[in-house]
Amino acid sequence: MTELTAPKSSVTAAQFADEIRNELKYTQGVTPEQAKPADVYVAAATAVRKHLMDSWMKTQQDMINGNTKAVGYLSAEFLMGKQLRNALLNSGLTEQFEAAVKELGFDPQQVTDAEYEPGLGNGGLGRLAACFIDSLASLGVPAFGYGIQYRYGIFRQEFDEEGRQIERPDYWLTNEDPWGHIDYERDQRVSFGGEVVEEDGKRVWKPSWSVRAIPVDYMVPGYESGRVNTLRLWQARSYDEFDLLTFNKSEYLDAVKPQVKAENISKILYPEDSTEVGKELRLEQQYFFASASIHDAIRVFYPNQDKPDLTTFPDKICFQLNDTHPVIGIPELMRILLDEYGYDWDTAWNITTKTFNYTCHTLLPEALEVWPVALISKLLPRHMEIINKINDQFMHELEEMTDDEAKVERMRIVTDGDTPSVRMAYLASYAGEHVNGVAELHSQLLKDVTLRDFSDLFPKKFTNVTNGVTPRRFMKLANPGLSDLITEGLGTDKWLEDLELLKNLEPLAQDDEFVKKFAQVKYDNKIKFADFAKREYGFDIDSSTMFDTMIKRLHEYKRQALKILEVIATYADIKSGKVKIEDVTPRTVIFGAKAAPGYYLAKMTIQLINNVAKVINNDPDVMGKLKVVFPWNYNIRVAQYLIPATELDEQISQAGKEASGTSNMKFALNGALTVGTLDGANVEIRERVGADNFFLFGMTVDEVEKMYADGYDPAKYYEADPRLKAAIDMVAKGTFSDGDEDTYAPLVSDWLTKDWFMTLADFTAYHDIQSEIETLYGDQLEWNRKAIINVANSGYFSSDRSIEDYLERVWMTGPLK
Ligand code: GL7
Repeated sequence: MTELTAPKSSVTAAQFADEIRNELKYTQGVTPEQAKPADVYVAAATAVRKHLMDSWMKTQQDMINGNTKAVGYLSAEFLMGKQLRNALLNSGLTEQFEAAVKELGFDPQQVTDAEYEPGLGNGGLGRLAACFIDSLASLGVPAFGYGIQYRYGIFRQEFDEEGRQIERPDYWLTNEDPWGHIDYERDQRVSFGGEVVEEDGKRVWKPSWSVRAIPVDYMVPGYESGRVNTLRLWQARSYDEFDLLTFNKSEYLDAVKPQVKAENISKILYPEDSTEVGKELRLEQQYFFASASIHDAIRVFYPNQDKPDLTTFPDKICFQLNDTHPVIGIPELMRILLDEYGYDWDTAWNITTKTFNYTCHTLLPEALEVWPVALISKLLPRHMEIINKINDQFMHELEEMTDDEAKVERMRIVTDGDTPSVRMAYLASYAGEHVNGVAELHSQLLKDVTLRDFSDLFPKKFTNVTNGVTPRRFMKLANPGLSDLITEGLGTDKWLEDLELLKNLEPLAQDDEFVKKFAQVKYDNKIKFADFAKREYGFDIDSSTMFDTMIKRLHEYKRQALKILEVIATYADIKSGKVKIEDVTPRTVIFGAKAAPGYYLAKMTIQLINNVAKVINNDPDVMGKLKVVFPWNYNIRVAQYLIPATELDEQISQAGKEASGTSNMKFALNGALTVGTLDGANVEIRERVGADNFFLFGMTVDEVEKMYADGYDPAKYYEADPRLKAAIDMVAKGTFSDGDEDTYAPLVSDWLTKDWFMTLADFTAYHDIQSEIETLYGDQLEWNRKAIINVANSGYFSSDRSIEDYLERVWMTGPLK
C-alpha cells in the first residue's frame, strides 16, 4: 500500500493494536494468545465501527436538522460483499490495521479472510444497490438503504460428481456479524390479512395478524467524505413468542406456529434472477420491508410528533423503488396518509406521487411482477381497495387524455379477465414521479417497447441513468497493483473520487515503459488468481495462458451456451487436426455462474460446462492449449480476484435482453478487453473506449426483431456451419456424458428447434471475432495498449457518476451542507 493512496486517520498503528487488544478482551473474552484469526477480525471490525460512530451520529443529526432532502433506496437486495477492508479504506485505517495485526502476531490476509461474505442478493441488481449506497455516502448525500436482513442469503453452490449444481443453505449468521446493530427500540408493527369494515363512514382495516419488524443497522462509510450513512435491514420477529398453554398440552409444534410464520418472512432470499416466483411469501416480504421503511422514515423525520405535517414529507425524503419489488410501498403510503393520519385522497395522492421514483431493471416480460388480485385482497385487503381506486382514477384520466380505447385498456393497472391481476410496473409508472432504465439502450427500449404507452402519454417522466460501479471496492481493494500504477501515472490518487480523471492515462498507452508495467500488473494478478484458485478449488491454472472469463447468472439470454459451444468447436478443431496445435493461442476459459434452482435448462448448461471441462482438461491432445475452469459458488470475493486477472471479458447476451450489465464496467476498468454484442451498457462502453478497442460481434436489436418476425429456424445455422454442427453433435452423441445420448438431449433439442435467444444464429460471427482476438493477443504490446485505453475511458462508469445523474434527473437533491 503506498502512502499516496491511503487517507489518513490520526490513530497510530500502536494505538490501533491496543484497541484490537481491548476488543479481544472485552467483546471476545480472549487473550491475543488464545485468539483465532476470526476473533481478531471481530475485534478489528468492532474497533473500526467505533471510529465511525461520531461521523455516523453527526450525519444523522445533520440530516434531521438540515433541510437537504434524503434518499431512501428501497431494495429487496443489497449484495454488500465483505465489509472490513472497505471500512478500513474509508476510515483511513488500512495501514494501521496491517501493522497492528502483524504486531499481534497475525497475518492480515487471514484475518480479513475470516469474514463471512453475506449473500443478500442474487446478482447485478443487488450489487448495484451496494455500489449506490457506497457512492451516496462518498458524495455526502443523506441516504438510507432499506431492505431485509435475510437469515439465509443466496444459496451456496456446490457441484456433485456428475457436475450438477447442488444448492446448500447459506446460513451466514452462524458467524458473528460485528457490523449489524440490532435496534429493538425502533421496531415497527407490520400487519396482514383480516378485512376492511365501514366505521363512521370510514374504511377501517382490521388485520388478522402482525409481525414485528426490527431494524438491524449497518454503517455505510463514505470514502473521504466524513459521512457515514445507514443501511437498515429489517428482521421479522413474532409478537407472540411462545404459547405456553398450547405447549403444556404437548402440542409442541402448534406452540411455535405463529413464531415460525412471522420469522419466515425474513428467512430466505428468493434465489430467482429475472424471473419471478408467484409466491405469497414473496409478497409478504415486499410489504414487510416497504411498510416498515416508510413508517421508519416518518419516525426519523418527524420525531416525537403525534400529528406531523406530512405534506412536507416529499421535501424530507424521496424513495427510489429498486425494480418492482418495493412497489407495494405506493398503496402503503396512501393507506398511511388516509387511514393513519386522516388526509383526504387528493392530498395523499399529491404527497405519494412526489415521493416515489421507479427504476426498471429488465426487458424480460416475465420479470415484471404481476400479483393476482385475489392474493393481494387476502393479504392486504385495504391496499387492494386503494389500488382499485388508483386504477379507476387512472382510467378516468386516460379517457380525458386520449380517444384510443384500446390503449386505455392496455394500460390498466388492474387487469380483468380470468385471473385479475395488478401490474406493479404500471402502478409504479403511473404513481412514480420519474421512471428510469439503467443504460441508454435499455431506457430507449423501455420507451419504445416495454412501457411505450406510458412514455407516449407521460414523456417527461422517463429518463435514463446508466449504471455504475464503485471504484473503491472494484479497483482500489480488488486491484491494488493497478491502483498504485494509476496513481503513479496520474501523479495523484484523486481518481478514486473523480473517476473521469482516468482519461489522463490515455497518452500513457503510447509509452512503452508504462505499457510494460501495466502488463506486469496484469500478470501478477493472474498469478494471484491462479494461487487463489489452487488454494480454494485445487485448480491448476497456467498463468501464461489468456484468461478468458464469463461471470454472471446462468441464463439462456446471457448465452453461456455460445461460449461453451465455441470451446467445444475449438476442441474438435484441434482433435481433428483442422487447426494446428502450434497455431492455437493457449487459453484458460473461466466460468462463474449460479442458476436459479428451478431453472432446468440453466442447470443443465452448468452440468455441460463442468463435463466439457472434465473431458478437455484431461485430454493430453489439448493440454496446455485449452482449459476450462468453473469455480463453484461465484461471489463477490471470487470476483475481486478474478476481474483484475482477466484479459478477455465475455458480454455476449442476445441484443435487447441485458438491461445494462455491470461486470462489463468492472472489467473495462480493470484492463480487460470486451468481446460483446450491442446490448445493455456494452454499447456505451464501446462508444467511450472506441470501436477499435472493443470486439463487437453479433446481431443488433433490430436484426433480432426482424428475425423473430420473419420466423427463426436454428437448424438452418446448424447445417450451415460445420464447426457448429460438429460441436452440437459432440454434445448430442455423448462426448461429455460418457457416451450417454440422453443426458443433454433437452438442451440439444432446444438449440435445434427453439433457440429463443438465437445462440446458433450468432455462432459464426462469434467464432470469427475470436480469431481476431487471437491475432491481437499475439502482439502483447498492442493488446495492453488497448487495455489501457479501456481503463482510461471507463471513468464514466463510476457509480458516483450514476448517483450524480440520479441527483440531477430524479431526486433533485444533493450533498448535506
Ligand atoms: C438486472 C439486469 O439483468 C442487469 O442487466 C442490470 O445490470 C442489473 C442492475 O441494473 O439489473 N435486473 C435484474 O433483475 N437483475 C439484474 O442483474 C437480477
